[in-house]
Amino acid sequence: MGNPTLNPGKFITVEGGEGAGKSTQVRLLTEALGRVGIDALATREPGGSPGAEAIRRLLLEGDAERWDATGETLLFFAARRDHVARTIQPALAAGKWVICDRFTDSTIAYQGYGRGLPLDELTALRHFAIGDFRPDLTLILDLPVDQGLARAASRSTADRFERLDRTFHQRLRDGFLAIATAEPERCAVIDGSAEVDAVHRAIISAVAERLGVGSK
Ligand code: T5A
Repeated sequence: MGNPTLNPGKFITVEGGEGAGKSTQVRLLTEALGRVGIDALATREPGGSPGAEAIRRLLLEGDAERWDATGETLLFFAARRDHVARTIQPALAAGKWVICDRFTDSTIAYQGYGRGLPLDELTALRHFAIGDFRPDLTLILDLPVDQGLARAASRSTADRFERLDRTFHQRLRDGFLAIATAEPERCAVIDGSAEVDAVHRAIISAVAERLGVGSK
């Protein structure tokens, strides 16, 4: 699979733990890009293509122990491969920007830092599934675990991952920050604990600074 930097469009991923506000911010960023004349597609993982949405249902429904860590990792990468090939790459090639709610960093954080799978094996699996395909920019929404879980709890019935214990969620937060530290050119850490509008403004600043676009 090709690298998005060779495509005319840009690929932005939004990452973070439970209740970080990713979906909200993906929507606001997509709308803001539209206002400056950029044709942007919002999508999500797991999901984003018919096959990947079918896999999403396998992953998110049922008991917390329905899959072991390796099994769920393989499902996430199967879904991701389909999503990249059928949705993301065609959109980028058509000149669109793609704004994706979660991507490979979620697998590194959840299945690696959270569930303890070896990071080097996850990196090898990433290469097997999607080659060198990477985001142009990753926005990591960071906030205290308790604040994120309270938001997630107020919104809906807990899914398999929200039912995992608090120490798991702390490892997630630490994992996302470690990813950002390891790849500062690709990743921008955004304070996700602020109000929706303030988080949006920080995201617009990061996109403008890293990718050179303004907003209206
Ligand atoms: N997963 C996923 C893995 O384990 N490995 C992987 O490789 C991948 C891709 C996906 C699950 O799968 C796991 C991670 C997840 O556990 P999901 O249903 O898609 O499950 O859940 P999430 O990705 O966590 O997305 P959500 O939509 O549930 O949460 P968001 O996007 O973080 O938050 P959002 O925007 O819906 O906001 C949550 C609530 O907070 C409010 C919103 O109004 C909403 O009620 N809110 C704020 N409140 C105050 N201040 C703000 N700034 C707020 N922003 C939002």
